[in-house]
Amino acid sequence: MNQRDRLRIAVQRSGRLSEPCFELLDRCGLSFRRSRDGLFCFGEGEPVDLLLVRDDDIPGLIRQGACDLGIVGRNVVAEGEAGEPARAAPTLQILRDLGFGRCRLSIAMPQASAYGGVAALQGLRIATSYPSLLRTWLDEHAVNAEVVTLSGSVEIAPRLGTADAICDLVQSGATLVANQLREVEVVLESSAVLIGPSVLPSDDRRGAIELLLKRIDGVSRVRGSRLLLLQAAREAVEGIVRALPGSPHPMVLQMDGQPGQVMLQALCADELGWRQLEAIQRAGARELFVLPVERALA
Ligand code: PRT
Ligand code: ZN
Repeated sequence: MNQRDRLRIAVQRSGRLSEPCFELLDRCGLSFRRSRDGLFCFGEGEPVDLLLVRDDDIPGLIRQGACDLGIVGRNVVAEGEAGEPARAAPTLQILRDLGFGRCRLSIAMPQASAYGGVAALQGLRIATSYPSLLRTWLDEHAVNAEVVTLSGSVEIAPRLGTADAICDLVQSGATLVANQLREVEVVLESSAVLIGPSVLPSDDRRGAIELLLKRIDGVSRVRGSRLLLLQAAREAVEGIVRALPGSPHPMVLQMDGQPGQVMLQALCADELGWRQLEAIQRAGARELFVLPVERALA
């Protein structure tokens, strides 16, 4: 393993994961200066630099030791693993699920064709950019089908007559609909993950890895959550807590100089919409404030 004192993280240079990656790193308190050629980002505070690359190159860069960590779709990691010979020792590990870039790798068929279960895939030609994952799934389901490997534009293969079905990433489903296809089986659920080598470096970089993981956890814990602040009479608290979404454990504080009046604060896992706020108000709350939560440290 290369000896380095600065941590190097590989992230997607331009694509669906780039913006959320930079947003996450920013929330983790890391700021960068981009190199002229746009390939490197030099960390300005912590000893952490970024290498900006195509997502498909990220697992290989970590295996070679050129980068210490990477952010990539679980689908990319899983395709690499599915292509490894069985019983090979894993070379990478998933350190954290980052929750963004959610999608699924699904098999889709032309809308007009009947589908009554996996047996309907028997003997078909299925186009995909994920041949190893698809082959593994077909074998697990005892389906004998032909895997047609394409590097892109998979969704048009059935119309071109080069395949009978496809296996591709789906997010909203709009691409499938636009190509008169319907999703019939989910092969893999995916989201962006932080990956590293199966053995993490034990030199100076270790501290930066631990700091980053702790900060990512602090960001993830409060992702999408809101802090609700309100005032109420003490006897209304029980009804208000029942009106809160999820089951938060609110903090109730006595208000100075106002006997019987309290201030309530609760961390709610979901966004609080107007209807929920109105219900909380009907339960006796006044002066409601909903605040975004950026980070947390236990
Ligand atoms: O240039 P580079 O190789 O780095 O980028 P790329 O083109 O390979 O990847 P990119 O940026 O398209 O996707 C990066 C990662 O984002 C993927 O590996 C997934 O983990 C994740 N992701 C999340 C998606 C989608 N959602 C997604 N919808 N990747 C691709 N799509 C495509 C899909 O292939 C299909 O063409 O979007 C279309 C379907 O979207 P819907 O919304 O119409 O269903
Ligand atoms: Zn790619």
